[in-house]
Amino acid sequence: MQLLDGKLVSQTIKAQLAAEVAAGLKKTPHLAAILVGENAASQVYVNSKIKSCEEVGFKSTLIQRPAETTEAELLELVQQLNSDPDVDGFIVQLPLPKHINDERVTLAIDHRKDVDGFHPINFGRMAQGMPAFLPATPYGIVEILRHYHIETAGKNCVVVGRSNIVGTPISILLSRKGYPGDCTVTLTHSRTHDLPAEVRRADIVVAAIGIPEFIKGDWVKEGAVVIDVGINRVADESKKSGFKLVGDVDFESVAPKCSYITPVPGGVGLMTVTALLINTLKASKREIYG
Ligand code: BQF
Repeated sequence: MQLLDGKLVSQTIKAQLAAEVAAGLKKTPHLAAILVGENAASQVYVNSKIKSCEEVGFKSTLIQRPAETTEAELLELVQQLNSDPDVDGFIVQLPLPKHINDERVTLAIDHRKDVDGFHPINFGRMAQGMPAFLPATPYGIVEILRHYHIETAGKNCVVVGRSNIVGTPISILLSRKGYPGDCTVTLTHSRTHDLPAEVRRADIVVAAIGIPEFIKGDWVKEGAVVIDVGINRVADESKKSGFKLVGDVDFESVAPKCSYITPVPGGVGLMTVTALLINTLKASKREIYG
């Protein structure tokens, strides 16, 4: 079993991004992030995105607003960033407070600045194989597969979870023509009959359901590649924070059966942040939309 090291791949890609910035660009890439409310995990995620920008020499702007911010106020902020010529790309950190409709917010983002790749224009272009901002987590997954030269053509890939942000787009990317792609993809979810039997057929498993340690060792075929997208906080009194991070995969029982597996922490999560940086550079160079 070999670990797919998200930290190593992230460092490799960030070094390339930093070298490109250092060599001189027409414009310093600029990422902005809007954070609404006080969700502790969201604050960690946004801070790591800002810190990653600094590491590679990008400019960043963090806009923080209280949980009571109205949807109209947030839409106004989105419009400001849409029309700010210095901002190449921006994100609205999810989850948003319950009184805000994230669909309306996503639709309000200029698709040319949608570096999270959540806007339906980017989603539709991705699905048709046109240039698009790829959603950050699926993009991170394909980059980790690429770094380790993992074969994908003709492989059975079973995706567990059908969210708009991970399960659905990664199933599209892995079934697309070319590398990494050309998989035969099965997209499974809460209504799937006999999920363990589906997972046992997989050469590549992508676990993105948000249930801690859900996928067990006896569900996984010998030699499978396992991509664990889960970031779940579970209580752990031995930690200063009072919790530890675990994936959607029961690492202890699954890892011995795998050819490759991503750890949590240190796997796909780091790649999500790195993919956001790649998209921000593409936005600043107008690679997708000219
Ligand atoms: C790691 C996210 C759920 C909902 C909204 C590294 C991140 C996480 C874990 C990270 C995530 C998850 C992000 C690790 C960004 C990934 O070492 O395991 C990095 O920063 N993520 C997000 O912005 O919003 C989320 C998960």
